[in-house]
Amino acid sequence: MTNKGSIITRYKKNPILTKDDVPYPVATVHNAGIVKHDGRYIMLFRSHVHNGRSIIGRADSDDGFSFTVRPEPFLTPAKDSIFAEYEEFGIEDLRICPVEDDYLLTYSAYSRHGVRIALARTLGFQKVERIALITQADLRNVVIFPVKFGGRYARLDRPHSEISPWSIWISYSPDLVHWGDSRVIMKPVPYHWDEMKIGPGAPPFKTDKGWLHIYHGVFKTMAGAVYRLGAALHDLSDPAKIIGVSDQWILQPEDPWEVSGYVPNVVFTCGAVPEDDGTVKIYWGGADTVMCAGTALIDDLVQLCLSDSRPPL
Ligand code: M1P
Repeated sequence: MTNKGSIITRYKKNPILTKDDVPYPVATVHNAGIVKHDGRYIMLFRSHVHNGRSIIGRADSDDGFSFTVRPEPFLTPAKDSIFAEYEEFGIEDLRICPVEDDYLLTYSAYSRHGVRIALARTLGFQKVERIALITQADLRNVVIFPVKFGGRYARLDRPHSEISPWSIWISYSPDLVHWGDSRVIMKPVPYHWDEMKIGPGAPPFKTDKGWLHIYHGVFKTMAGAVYRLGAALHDLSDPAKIIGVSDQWILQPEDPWEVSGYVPNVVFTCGAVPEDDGTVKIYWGGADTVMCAGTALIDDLVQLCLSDSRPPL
């Protein structure tokens, strides 16, 4: 595939991870959170297992492209405590949020009561400690900013609503468990590539000009929905203020494994790794089936948000 005109350069050997790389039975490998920890890349990916529900696996890499999957799943639905009731139907789309000196994990917990977000902490990726369920039902895609603002943690999230198109909201918390002061900060634009719904993607990372957030936007067609990626820049001291949102998408389904698979025409991100050389590695699930990667210049993404911006609301 060529990347003509694309701000993201796809890795030549995509997909970087498929179900065939997993040493236990799974049907898919997609929508992975990822960080660089002690010089190694750690990926926590979602897999459908053969009852149709999802679990989380772990893969490690030295270069960010060639990954080896651990022999056992990293996280499976809880068997006890309040989490068991809310994870009954599976756990999905985990984000790894570097917050202060910790890695916080946010993931969708599915059950007969709907979907809500669980928060956990990992101690060096050896153990997982579940902390709390931090939303009510019908909220997904939670990413937490790396630092506090005015003494409070901040997160982006995406409630479902039948009245207003599904939009990106911000909420604050003194302790990561209790969240409030919520307000909508970014909405889909009518007759635009993200007009059906948008949702937080990778945890935002700091640039000189603002917090860069790579999100997903969805367009409805007669042949189904198309999931693409976009970029938004948030003010460094007030993340509720969006300085710019790229009018253009930054990635759309093009490779065969993005166009066709378990859910066709999907690129969906849960993680990006900014590097010291000014590039960012962006990771996405292709067609809810495989994991892919690409690189971009951070400055290019920032400039796109600033020079070709559409209104956030
Ligand atoms: O199938 C595409 C995506 O659909 C949902 O995403 P969202 O509700 O944010 O649009 C999720 O099920 C996601 O996992 C999936 O990749």
